[in-house]
Amino acid sequence: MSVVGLDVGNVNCIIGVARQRGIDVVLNDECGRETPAMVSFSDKQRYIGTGAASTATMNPKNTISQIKRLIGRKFRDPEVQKDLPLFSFNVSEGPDGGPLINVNYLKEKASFTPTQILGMILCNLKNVAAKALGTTVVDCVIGIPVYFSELQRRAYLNAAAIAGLRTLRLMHETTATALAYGIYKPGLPDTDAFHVVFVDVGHASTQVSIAAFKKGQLKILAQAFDRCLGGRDFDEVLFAHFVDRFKQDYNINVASNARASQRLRAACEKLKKMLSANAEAPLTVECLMDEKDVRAHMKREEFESLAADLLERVRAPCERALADSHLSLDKIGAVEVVGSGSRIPAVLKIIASCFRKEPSRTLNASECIARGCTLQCAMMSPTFKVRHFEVQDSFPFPIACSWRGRSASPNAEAPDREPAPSTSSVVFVKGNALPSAKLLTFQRSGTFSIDVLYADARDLPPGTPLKIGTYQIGPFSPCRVERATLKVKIRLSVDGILCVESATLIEEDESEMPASKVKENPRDFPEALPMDTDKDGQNGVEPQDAQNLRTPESNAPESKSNSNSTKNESDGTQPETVKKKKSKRIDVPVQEVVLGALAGHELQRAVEKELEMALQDRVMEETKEKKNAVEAYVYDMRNKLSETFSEFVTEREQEELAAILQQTEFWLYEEGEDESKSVYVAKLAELKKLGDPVVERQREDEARGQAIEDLLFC
Ligand code: ATP
Ligand code: MG
Ligand code: K
Repeated sequence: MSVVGLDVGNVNCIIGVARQRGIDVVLNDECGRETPAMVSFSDKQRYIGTGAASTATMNPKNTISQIKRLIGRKFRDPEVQKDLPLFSFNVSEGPDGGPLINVNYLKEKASFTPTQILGMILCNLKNVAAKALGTTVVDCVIGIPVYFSELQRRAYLNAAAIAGLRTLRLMHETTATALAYGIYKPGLPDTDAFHVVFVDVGHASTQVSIAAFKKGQLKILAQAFDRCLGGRDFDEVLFAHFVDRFKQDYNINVASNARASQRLRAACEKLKKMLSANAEAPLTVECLMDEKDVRAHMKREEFESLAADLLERVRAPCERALADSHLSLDKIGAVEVVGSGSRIPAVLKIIASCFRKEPSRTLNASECIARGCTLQCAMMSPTFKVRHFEVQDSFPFPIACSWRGRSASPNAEAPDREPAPSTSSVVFVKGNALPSAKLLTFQRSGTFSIDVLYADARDLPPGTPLKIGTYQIGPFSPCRVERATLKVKIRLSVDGILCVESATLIEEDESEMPASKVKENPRDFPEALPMDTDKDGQNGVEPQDAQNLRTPESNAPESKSNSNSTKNESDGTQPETVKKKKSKRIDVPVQEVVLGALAGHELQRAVEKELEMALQDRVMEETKEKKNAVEAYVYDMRNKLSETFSEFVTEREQEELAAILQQTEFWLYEEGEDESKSVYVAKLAELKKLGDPVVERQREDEARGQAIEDLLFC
């Protein structure tokens, strides 16, 4: 079983693996620790990772990057619309409202969903990891931004499935960072927690999380973010500045030219990085536009004043996280910054002023997420022994359930003619522990449905529909009682994905226990909910939540008395427990409709498509290898003919071989430049037929020499 942790960034990906001696970051084929999060398409194949990055400037329209910005989102999402002009590739609206990426591939137009593109990137990371480990890779933990919505999380799981990966867990990037920090930290306290703020300023977004550490455990207290504030925004400020400036100084409008814009953006990023280490830095681009070389200088103060608004925006997520953590500043033990965007000194200054503490860089800023994910994967794997470290993550969005309620009628005889307005209540509060489960109790006489929705639009991308999914519960046939009692379990998975996990019909023996007395205590269930532990360490729903959880029927007089006695009930010590055992539990079917999620057959198609493209890539790679083998043979043989082989070759053979080698060399540059694999294989065989006898003679001679030598030394 493989133990792999993946950090997929907007710019770079890092692959962590567990080996018996510890966690390692794997080197890719180019010996880099960071693999570009890029895919490019050509007439013959795809290039993924380092291969894609090297063709980016030559093939910008078919080189896809920053896929993390598009995944699981709608084309019309205003944030997506704002991002599009920054991309060099074409994006249109897909039939499902999601973005579609349009490229030229295999000399034809092709379109891919962001999920497919991420699948390609993950598949490449998987292959790099497999090569490094020398095994197949299946199990992994993948980092995600804490602000990811339900659809984004589901899209990641689908992309991983397309790549042939089994995701043991999607892990919030900041939580992975906290784990990588805490597990090696000596001297964590037993009682009073040590509080650490983690600030990750990435390429496109900023995340802040506050964790409480104790010996062997961490708990995320608060998370806040700005989805649209990162290193690239600083590049844009510089870009806009120089576009204006070059209009005046050089009379060119860089923004009107896609290639020039790309080059100026790259130069601005470089300038930004230089200004992190120097008080002043140059910007030069040769032949930027209209054959003009541009040249400029900038001082750090000027950059900081241009970026003043952006810098100010770093404050908000820091302050929000602090407020949500309910900690006073003196309780903050350390501020750790990660993410390369935080290398801007002014960003650090703002962070320092928010927490009145000098930020530190204890962690390897670019590798900590991958390391944390790998540690988590190792802890979940039976094959690795890892120091126990409990991670209690939290979920940033409050989640509600709503249902078409009927006001409860105490008179069971009265049929419900008109549906009452829908009722909704929060089932998971903001900051709810991950994973978690809650039980809802319903009294219903037939199939009904529950909507799962975001309870608050504020932290979501503008225009995100609140509704996440609809669950149909039923059919079921209540027997004896007119309205059956159903327990519906809502789960917030460790990945931060919501679902109605199960529905159970509780059938009571009426003579012994009236339906109205059914308890709402999750302990009624044989499988208690170990995840759903409240502050006191007790299983079950917290009292105030329990009230939220009540169905509309709780208005009914008998239910009301129930809700008043929640506390007593959760003790589970009442005498009825004996009678309760007589109740029967019957599983009721649950049907899920998650809006915008990939259907099973669509996923299957995507998996097949990926295999087909991967095969094409492999064929092309092998073709290249075979071609290289022909080329290598030509050069090697030619060299050896005049040296090593000279005494083993007749003059005629020598001439014949030299001629065919020469011919083959020309052929490789001309009609043989772009041939199929089998042609190169045949060509090499043809050469070897002539060359092998010579090679053989030389080898025999060498062996004879060796034998004589061995004899002499005996
Ligand atoms: P994200 O976290 O948004 O998904 P990512 O993880 O790929 O993206 P990082 O690698 O953390 O992002 O950061 C990349 C950003 O950091 C880029 O915008 C890059 O320009 C910027 N950056 C890198 N080095 C420096 C530096 N020395 N000074 C300032 N900015 C830098
Ligand atoms: Mg990052
Ligand atoms: K383990």
